Order: sequence, then C-alpha cells, then structure tokens
Amino acid sequence: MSKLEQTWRWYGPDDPVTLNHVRQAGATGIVTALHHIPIGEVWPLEEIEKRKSIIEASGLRWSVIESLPVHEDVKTQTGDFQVYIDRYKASLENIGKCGLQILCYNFMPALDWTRTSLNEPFSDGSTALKFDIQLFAAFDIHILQRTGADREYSQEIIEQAGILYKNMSPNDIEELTSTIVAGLPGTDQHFGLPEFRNAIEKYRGIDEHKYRDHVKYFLEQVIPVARANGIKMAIHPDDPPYDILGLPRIISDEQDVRDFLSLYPDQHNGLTFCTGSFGARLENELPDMIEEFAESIHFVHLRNVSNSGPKTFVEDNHLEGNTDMYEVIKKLIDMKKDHDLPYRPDHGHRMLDDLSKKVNPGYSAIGRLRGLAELRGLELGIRRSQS
Ligand code: DNO
Repeated sequence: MSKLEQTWRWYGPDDPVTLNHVRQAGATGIVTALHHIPIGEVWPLEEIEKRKSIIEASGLRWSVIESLPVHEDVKTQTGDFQVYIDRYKASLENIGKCGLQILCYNFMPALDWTRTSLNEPFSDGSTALKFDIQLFAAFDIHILQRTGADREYSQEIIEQAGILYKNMSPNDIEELTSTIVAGLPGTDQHFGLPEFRNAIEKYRGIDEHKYRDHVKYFLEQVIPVARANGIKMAIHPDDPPYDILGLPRIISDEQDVRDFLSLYPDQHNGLTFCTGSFGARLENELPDMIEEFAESIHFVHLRNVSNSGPKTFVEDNHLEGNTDMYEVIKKLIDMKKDHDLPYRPDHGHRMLDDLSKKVNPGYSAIGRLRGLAELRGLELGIRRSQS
C-alpha cells in the first residue's frame, strides 16, 4: 500500500495564501517553483536553497517542484534550443544538489492550461473555472482570426460561436481574450494578442508526429541528468485534453501516455497524474489508467470536472463530477510505492471570504481547503475500511 503525502501549491512569498495557512490546512508538503527566474535561465543553487529554507522554517517540506518550464525554442526546436536544454540540465543538477526529488513540468505548445471563464457562477454561490468550446471557438475564429480555424470545429460549434461573438460587448471580448491569452497562475508566459499569434505561428509545420520527436530528443537529453541527480520527472497532461488552436497535443489520453512513456522508458521519466485534465475527456478511464501507469506516476493532482458537452466542462467540487474519486483514491492507495506519493488538491472554487479577496484563479485558500479536507477524509475512510 502506498503512503500518500498531502501537499499544497504555493506561489512563493507573494502568494496571498501563506505557509502558515498551508499548515493550518493540514498539508505537510509544499509544491512550488522559482517563478521569479525567467524561463530559460538556470535556477541558481543559492536561490533554491533559500526557498527551501523558507519552507522548512515553517515546519513544511518542499516535496515537488512545479514547474521548471521548458523554453518554447526547445519545444519547436528552433533558435537556441540546445542552449536552453543545457541550461535545463544545469538547473536539474542544482535541484539535485538541494535534495529535491520530484519535478512536474509540461510540454504543452505555446500555452499552459487555459479556460474561457474564471468566475463562472456555481449552483451553491461559489464561482468556478470553466472551459467552453463554443466560446473558445468564438475567440479562435472571430477574435484571434486564426487562418483555418473554421475548418477545425463542427458546423454546430461554428454557428454557436458566431452567435456568441455577435452578442459580445467590447468588454466581453477583452475579458475573454485576456482570460485565454494572458496566462493563468503558474503559466509563466503572459501574452498579448500579437505575441500570442506569433507563438502559435511558430508551430506551423509541426504535427503530432514531429512534436513527439521533439519531446523524445528533450527526454534523451535530460532524463539521464535527472537520473544521475535522483530526480523523477513528471510530465503534466494537456489541459484541456484535446487539440486546440491547431497545435500539436500529445498527452491527452491513455494511448498518448503509453506513447510518451515508450519514448524513453526509465523510472525517471514519469507522469503527473492530473485527474482534472484527463477527466475532462470522457473516454479516459481514470482508475484503469492509474493501474496501468502506476510505476510512472510520481505526483498526483486531484480535481473533478463536469462536462456539459464533449469539450465543455466546469470545475466541480472535488468529490463530484466525471471522476469517481473514491475509485481513484482506492487505486492510489493500492499502488505499491516504496516512498510517499505526493498529491495536492488541484484548484478549488472561490467561496466564502475568498469571493471578496484577491486570489490566484483556481488557487484560493478556502476552496482548496474544502477539497483537501474531503480528499483526506475519503482516504482515511478507505484505509480504515480495508484494515
Ligand atoms: C494548473 C497547473 C499547470 C501545471 C503545469 C505544469 O493548475 O496544473 O499550470 O502546473 O502545466 O507544468
């Protein structure tokens, strides 16, 4: 049986949710990154040490790095990509020297996670994050005006997108644009519309097949360094888990994960199992995936979504939605790991006092506090009923 470690994402000293709050939430591990170091720079040893000691001074431990972002040049294999890979390796060496062992990262093209609404009213008075494919198509076709966009959606979605766009005020357009392109917390990339167009343009001619070759090259370069430094790399799946903006997406479903892991079979080439990302694709069977990929799962994000269409979902309460969280936690407990498996309550609703506070979208204190409390209770119940 594996031992699960309760962790919490913390954005560093500027996060309105403090380390002291995290302790009160009952988590013991911190998930964080040096967000002030620009993408593509080496993480200096002293900076890692400094962050580590701040965390430890609060009685917590730095369990997972999320993320060490991969430079766009590495993903597109253009410009100085080899320099950026070498710097990535140098960061891994420094991370290893500080004794940090799990690293979550992603290889999503151009954009990390994205949503179309950050304050969607939820039935209980809280607000949630939402991804709506019709609104997204309205952005893609009418605001971004991407060439060929209208060939990538069904007729029904194109029609709905047209109606939605016609009814948008300039304010609505601005809000939708900044929600999609300005970058969500942790994204580390903050675009305006012209930069965003450029970033997407760089992927012209890179299909999934070619993109897999780029990931493979990256893995061949960095995994040996990760292994030598005792670091388990844990790639985060695509969020949302399907093709968007004509970009190559390669970690959206079960087969993608198999293909990805076979690019470089090694214990240090693993997965962040995000139930929210995989769970937004209705054909993904999450408990089966956990069983199949158990050995490669190094970190877990627990979150639930409810779909109102194949590509439209709202973030739900942690125990409600597409994913049977009972089965998921049972499978996680059943995994045989010789070390703690960290999980964190991923996102949460904006609720109670947080409705009137400044919060990082998805990362308010109280919604995640509720999520963690529910998940912890569920875990305890499962363990007790098994003993
Ligand atoms: C969103 C997060 C992602 C994740 C990165 C990892 O809430 O799960 O931003 O941190 O994709 O690189």
